[in-house]
Amino acid sequence: REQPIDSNESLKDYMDARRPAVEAALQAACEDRPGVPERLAAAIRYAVLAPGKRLRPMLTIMAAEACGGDAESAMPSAVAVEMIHAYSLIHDDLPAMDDDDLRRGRPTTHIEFDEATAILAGDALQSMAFAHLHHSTSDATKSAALIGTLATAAGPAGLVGGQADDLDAEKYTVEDFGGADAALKHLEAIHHRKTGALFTACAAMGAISAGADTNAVSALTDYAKAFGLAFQITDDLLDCTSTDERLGKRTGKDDGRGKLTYPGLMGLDRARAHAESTIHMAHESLQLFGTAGQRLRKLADFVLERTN
Ligand code: GRG
Repeated sequence: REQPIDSNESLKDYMDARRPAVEAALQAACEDRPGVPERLAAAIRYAVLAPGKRLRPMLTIMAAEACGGDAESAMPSAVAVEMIHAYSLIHDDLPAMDDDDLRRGRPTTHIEFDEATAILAGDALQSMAFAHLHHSTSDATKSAALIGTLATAAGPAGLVGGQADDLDAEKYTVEDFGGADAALKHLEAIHHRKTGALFTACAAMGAISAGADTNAVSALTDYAKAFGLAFQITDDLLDCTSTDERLGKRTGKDDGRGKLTYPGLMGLDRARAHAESTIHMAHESLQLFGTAGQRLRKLADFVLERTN
């Protein structure tokens, strides 16, 4: 059930075409509801409707489309995953975690509002994601599969566990892990959960919402696992190589040698090569989809090209 895809279509054209529906669905999902305190509702909207790349919703929709489904039926999953992502960013920015003042070019939620409101907005978004899936998916079997997939990805063996180990890792040096190879293994395990679990859920949920068979779900899961890992490696690389265009100079740190990051453990060049080979693996996982996998291939390539 391949959909005709214009081979000249750029990823940007595709994302620009899908973005209004994603933004409208996010907006509708964050509209005022009876019983929701106004300040809490404002903090939720502030965090969710901030100008993010919407990579997770796009991946969810692309996975559905690669399986012959459509954006509309994948939208509840796309919205739910972005809600979980927004909650994780709010909580990650808190003083008890990364203690950041800026996110998506604006003050973080706890700076714009206050810490308690930010914690509660994150808590609320977690519940909202699952309630949204429940209320917007009429097929009970699909709804249960979507909710279970997202709950597992967001939970203690997924996003939360990865974050816990990441925070913990700051206490250790490479020697504590028994050398660079063991440290790399640990780092990869952190990223598969902290970043990869949600991307994997996007791909699986997109496929499930399209009614895909287990082969397709499993191929897309492999794709997203590789995608998430490469995304994290390039995140580490951007930290090292980011430039301040206004000043025209590099503002990123050095390669952070010895630190528990890919460039820190492998050096910049090997980390870059590792990102490239990981994206190659993502491409390999898409063989099953033929031309229907073209957009997902372009999304994978974007990870290597991204500048933010
Ligand atoms: C608090 C449970 C909990 C988890 C936090 C999101 C997260 C886990 C940590 C953020 C730290 C970080 C920079 C992780 C790297 C990958 C990542 C999630 C980047 C942010 O995602 P983007 O680039 O953000 O898709 P936008 O704003 O575009 O949506």
